[in-house]
Amino acid sequence: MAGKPKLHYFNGRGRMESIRWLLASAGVEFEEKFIGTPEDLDKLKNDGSLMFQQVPMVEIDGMKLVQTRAILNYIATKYNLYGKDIKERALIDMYTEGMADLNEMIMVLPLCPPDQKDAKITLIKERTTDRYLPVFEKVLKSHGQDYLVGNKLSRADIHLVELLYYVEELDSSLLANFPLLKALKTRVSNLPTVKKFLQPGSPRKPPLDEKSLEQAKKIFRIN
Ligand SMILES: N[C@@H](CCC(=O)N[C@@H](CS)C(=O)NCC(=O)O)C(=O)O
Repeated sequence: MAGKPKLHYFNGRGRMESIRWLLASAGVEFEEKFIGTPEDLDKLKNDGSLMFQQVPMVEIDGMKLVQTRAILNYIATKYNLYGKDIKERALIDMYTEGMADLNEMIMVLPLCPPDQKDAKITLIKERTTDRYLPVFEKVLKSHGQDYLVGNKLSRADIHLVELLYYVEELDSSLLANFPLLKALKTRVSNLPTVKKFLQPGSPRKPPLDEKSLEQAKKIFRIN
């Protein structure tokens, strides 16, 4: 039997968190090897483990996978969270890419210069309520089903619920006008695998605090 997937990243959300969410939701246990210093990262770079000298990197099924989207695609395919045919997959891809765009805006917010931060938060809130969430609310309303695609849980639901938690962290009123999204969040959060991941002590990572931000900047040599 293959061992547990091994995740290589720093001990924070960043680009690995969606991978953690997807594996956990699929009921897959994983190990984490945290990169704690720039030297830890250099070691992985120098031993040839990182195709583009970047993490996330996931050891799974005898491979060392890099590139977040490629990793997510592999996991979603392997655990049957990627639709039943190419049309469903196209829908899932479109939804997922939209979610990734908003997720990226939120993820890089801590790196924003202080004098630009308020404007950036205003923009993220606008995009959340005017561009992204209405799309997914409309999808759920249009077919009246429990999940976004094919009346079955897919990666799109998992990525969306992860995103809804971040949106709520930013401003809990942002979901007020999206009753179907709130219901989806509750439904997915109550799935046994997700419920477990949401409990304290799981591999889910908290929002980035000042100390972790400084550590991440040091590891990834961000000025
Ligand atoms: N397109 C890549 C980007 C990966 C990336 O930017 N990784 C950063 C950490 S979040 C990194 O490894 N930086 C170190 C470097 O580029 O030397 C992905 O999605 O995986």
